Amino acid sequence: MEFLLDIVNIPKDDPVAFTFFVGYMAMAAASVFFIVERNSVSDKWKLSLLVSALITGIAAVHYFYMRDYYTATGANPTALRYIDWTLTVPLMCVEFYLLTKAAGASKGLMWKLIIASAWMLVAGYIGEAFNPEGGSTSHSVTWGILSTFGYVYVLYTAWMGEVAKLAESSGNPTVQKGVRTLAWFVLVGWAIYPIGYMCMPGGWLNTGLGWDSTNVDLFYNIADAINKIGFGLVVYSIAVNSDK
Ligand SMILES: *C/C=C(C)/C=C/C=C(C)/C=C/C1=C(C)CCCC1(C)C
Repeated sequence: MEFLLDIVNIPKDDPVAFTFFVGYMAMAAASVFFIVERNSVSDKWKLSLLVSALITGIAAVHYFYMRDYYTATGANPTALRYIDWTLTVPLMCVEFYLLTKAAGASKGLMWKLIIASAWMLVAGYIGEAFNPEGGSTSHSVTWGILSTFGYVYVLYTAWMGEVAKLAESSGNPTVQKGVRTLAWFVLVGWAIYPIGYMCMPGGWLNTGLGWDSTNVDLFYNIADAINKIGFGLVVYSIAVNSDK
């Protein structure tokens, strides 16, 4: 009973719990939207919309469990978080591939993006999950920097590398504009994650500004809503506008 009351009370006095609840519902709603709207776009976009729905759908299931884990323990659901990302971030790489496929994107490009993002996540997981008791700045910074190499690779590919060049050569202004918008998501939206990471015990924002580790989830939840739902909506708008 006490546990139930905790859940009922938490959203008004715990902003982190609030973002877990809203995040869960928003991801679920977005999935329904992408699945239903899949019927109103032309065939060549249906797979892209399905991938959008999978990204938010996989996240919704993980938010369901992370929310409970957090409300029950007050701790960061690190393992669930990284399982979610390990499935959803590669799917975002698949979106880049699908959008530029008509312009000649190869499977090789897709795999390079997937491997770079997997590197980013494995290093980030080691940084968080194996952070020594009480927090270690050298541990968090070392793995954070190693992770950033993977991030920068994806960022470079989206802005100046193969993805950017293929979008340019597609000759389709809707795809060009859409891929550029997704590149902005990678530059600005994805950059929110390292901010959350640095709030863990020993992290730069933790030791420097005293931001405690509940902020890790606050930043991750906000970033996930922006990036997963936002990415999907950009893909949706490319599909709708290039059909016109
Ligand atoms: C849906 C989930 C997404 C888009 C997750 C993206 C995650 C990142 C861009 C994480 C990046 C990190 C760094 C660049 C350094 C510190 C460790 C990470 C894993 C938080």
